[in-house]
Order: sequence, then structure tokens, then C-alpha cells
Amino acid sequence: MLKPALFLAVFAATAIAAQEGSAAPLSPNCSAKAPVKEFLVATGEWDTVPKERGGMPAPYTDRQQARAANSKLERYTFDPGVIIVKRGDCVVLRIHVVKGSHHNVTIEGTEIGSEGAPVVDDNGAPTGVKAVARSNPNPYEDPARLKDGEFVRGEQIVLKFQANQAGTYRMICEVHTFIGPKGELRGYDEKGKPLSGPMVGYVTVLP
Ligand SMILES: [Cu+2]
Repeated sequence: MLKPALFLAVFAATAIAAQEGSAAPLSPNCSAKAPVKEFLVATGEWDTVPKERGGMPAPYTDRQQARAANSKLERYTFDPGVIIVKRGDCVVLRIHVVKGSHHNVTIEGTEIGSEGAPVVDDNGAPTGVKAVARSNPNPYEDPARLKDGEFVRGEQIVLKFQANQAGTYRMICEVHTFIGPKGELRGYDEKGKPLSGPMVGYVTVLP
């Protein structure tokens, strides 16, 4: 007599697990009922030439790399650097390249990123262009050819996703960030080339 009840209980638990397991932490499609939370994010840049010491230009250490006196220390940023939303929100990030010739965006551990994202104008209207491999529309700036996901100074892209799981997700620009074997973000690549990074922001999804 208990068997049908037991079966139902097991079935229900399995169904709930399947439902939770099937939802990506951040999914590219928003449900119609999800509240829309929109953010404008600009790419920023910090730079400085460290001050002289005792009247003499002094060399310094930048993220454990020796740097010459009078050389510039710089880093690119997402501004704001932390996006806070609630679980279930439909998040729209409009990301505008202001500083730096070009960037890309990947939200780590998810399928959300700038590859193929629509480029929009200042009114938010589609331009028909996507962030895919193409010639740089600003030909006087490097690089001449953009890779998938890269977008350039003056362009604005839209990332849209539904936040399904609470947590903090790193929003990384891989143009300026080298990701080490343990997931650490570095401002130099494996050959020691300075990347003016890491360039990282955070999306925090509250439960
Ligand atoms: Cu970047």
C-alpha cells in the first residue's frame, strides 16, 4: 500500500533535483515574468607614474614584475565593478568601451559572454553589428582585426541573462587578463607580457 506514495515522493524529489540541475546558473533566456534590471557599465582605466623618491626617479614592482623608473602603471576596470541582483532577475548589462581600444567579456562558469553579442547605438537600438571576428571599425587603432567577442572604443554591447543561482560570478576581459592554472587572474601573460590587467568585475546574485 505504501508503494505508490513512496514512488510519488521519490518522483517528486527527482523532479525537483532535475529542475534545479537543469537551470544554468545564468541562462541566456529570461522568462516573461522576470523583473528586468538594467545596468550601464563603462570600461575605465587607472594609470599612474609612481612618484620620484628623494628627487630621483625610482623603479618599482608591479604585481611582482620589476618595472623601470618613470614607466606607467595601469589597469583597466569595469565601472561599476560590482553588479548586485536578486535570484530570478532578468539582468541586462549594457557595456560601453570608453577606455582601452578593445575588450571582451566572459562571465566565468556560464555561457554568458560578449561573443556574438549585439552592438547597439547610444539609444539602445541594434546596429546590425555583432561582436564577432571582423575588421576593427576604428582602423587607426590596434588590432586591425578583431577576434570573436571583441568590441571597440565607442561601441556598446548588450548581455542579457536570467540569474538562476545565487553566488558571485567573475566578469572577465580576457584581452587584459591571463588566467592561471588554478583560476587566478594575472596582469601578465605566461611570457611576462604586461596586459594592464587583470580586468575583472563581479556579478553578485542574492538568494
Ligand atoms: Cu579589456
